[in-house]
Amino acid sequence: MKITLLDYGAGNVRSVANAIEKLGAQIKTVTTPADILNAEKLLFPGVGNYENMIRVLNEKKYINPLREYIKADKPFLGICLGMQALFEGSEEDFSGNESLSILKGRVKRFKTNLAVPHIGWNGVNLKQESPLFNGIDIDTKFYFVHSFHIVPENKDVVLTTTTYDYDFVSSVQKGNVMGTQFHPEKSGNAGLKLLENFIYQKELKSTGPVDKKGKGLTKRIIACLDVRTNDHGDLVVTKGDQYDVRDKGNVRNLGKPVELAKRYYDEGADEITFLNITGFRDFPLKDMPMIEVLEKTSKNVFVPLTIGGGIKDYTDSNGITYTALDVAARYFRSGADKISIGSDAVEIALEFIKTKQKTGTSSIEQISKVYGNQAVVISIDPKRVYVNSPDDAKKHNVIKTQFKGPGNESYCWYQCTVQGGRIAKDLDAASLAKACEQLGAGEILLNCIDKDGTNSGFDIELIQLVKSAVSIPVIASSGAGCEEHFNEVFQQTDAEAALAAGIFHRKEVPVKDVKDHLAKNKIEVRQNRHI
Ligand code: 1PR
Repeated sequence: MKITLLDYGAGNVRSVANAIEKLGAQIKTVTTPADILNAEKLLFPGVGNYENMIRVLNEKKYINPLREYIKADKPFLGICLGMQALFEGSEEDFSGNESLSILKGRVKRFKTNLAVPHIGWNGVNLKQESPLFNGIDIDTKFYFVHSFHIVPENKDVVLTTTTYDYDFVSSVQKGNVMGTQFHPEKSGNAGLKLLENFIYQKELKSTGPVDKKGKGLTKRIIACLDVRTNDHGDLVVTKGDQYDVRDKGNVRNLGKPVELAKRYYDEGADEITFLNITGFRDFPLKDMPMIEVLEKTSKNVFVPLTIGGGIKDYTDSNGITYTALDVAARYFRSGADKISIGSDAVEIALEFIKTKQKTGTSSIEQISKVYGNQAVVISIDPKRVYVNSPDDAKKHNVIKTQFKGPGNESYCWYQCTVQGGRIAKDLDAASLAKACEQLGAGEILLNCIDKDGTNSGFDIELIQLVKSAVSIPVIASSGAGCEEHFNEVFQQTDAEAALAAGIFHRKEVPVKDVKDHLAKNKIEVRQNRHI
């Protein structure tokens, strides 16, 4: 079977291609408008910004061939923006460029007090009996990452809805033309099954209406791999105690990045994060170790991958400047779904807070503009600074803490650091998070140097503080030592996800045990199913 893949140049098409190849099908990539018309089955994965996508489709003269192909009712699957493109326009598009307008209705931004983007594993309510869902249990979760959703005028095209505060349309089908808001290529075994159905089912048309209800959004469990080169020149996964990764002078070696990532995928991790922890030292595209890690990992790991470390503008010794956007683009094309910015975000936020001006040129603004807000994660490395009274740190968000400081201080603020905790800045974590959200970041990865590697539990006070400062999702990180710590963080804060490293690397607690414990405590989680 040959699948024609419409790659318009944005986002992580590699994962879709890897999934198709894993399922034994061949890929033909669209390079001319005629390739669209000649396709047998056309797959259109889109990610990022709607306006950018429609602009590129117009520039490449793909609009009319796509209309012709779809109107002929030939098999078509649009993913995320690839589905949104079927409609008449989006609130994300101010250009006036022509959309496909095959289906009536528009794309609208989520109107909710819940975190936007809607990121994570959510269920579906099936409205049509479709071969696309053959063999997929109604309790299955799929991976979503978006701030906008379609609002079709004609309810007959609705294939599934999903609940996020309210029910929105999460997939559509009309004849052989279908689209999903969720990412099957990032939805583990269930997503692979759906793609397999699209690729191999001879008859794809739905057989009529049904009403089957799925379950809701899960909390995400993320495995984090801190990666660096050790003193022998090997790229290893390491793990620090409060960011000190050396033990008796040597960099701790806890395994190989690609192998560990695969293990966590098999164990049911909902996402994998790679942090190139010495990325600030070198230009990340110089020897590209992380590119290879991503390329290899994305061949076998079908959950979202985040990559961080050294993402910033860079001028090399020949005077050639590479923007953070260039670096991010390379990462996305190698299999990353999100990039994470640490040190550069602090500098950008300090400038933004000082000038109150958006320049449009910062890494956060540039990458989110092209790839969407959901693709930009801000990794914060704060540590506690104790004070006797809020007046002692008037510029900062100070909290009263249950855990007194070394001098019996009852208050603290969380100071941002750069370069892996090496340099402290005059900025607190909540202010950084807020500024970055305003600049276009879609998620916060909230570490805590005091807690990192201690196994003593997450810093609940920090997470509550930052969560209350922003409306984008927050990933709680640092300090997990047992299953109950995950329960605690989800019961006591509104964090959308929790990340851990040491306990997973040292095999002290498998991902599955964390999820079983959460499920027992009535917290919705995704169980990894073999389909
Ligand atoms: O600043 O954009 O170059 O990005 C560098 C990235 O590398 C940042 O995201 C920063 O958090 C990370 N980083 C830098 N140095 C270290 C270090 O450990 N020496 N790792 C480091 C940070 C924090 C978490 C960790 C959790 C969970 N690691 O990712 O995995 O704390 O650990 P635990 O469960 O074992 O407690 P830039």
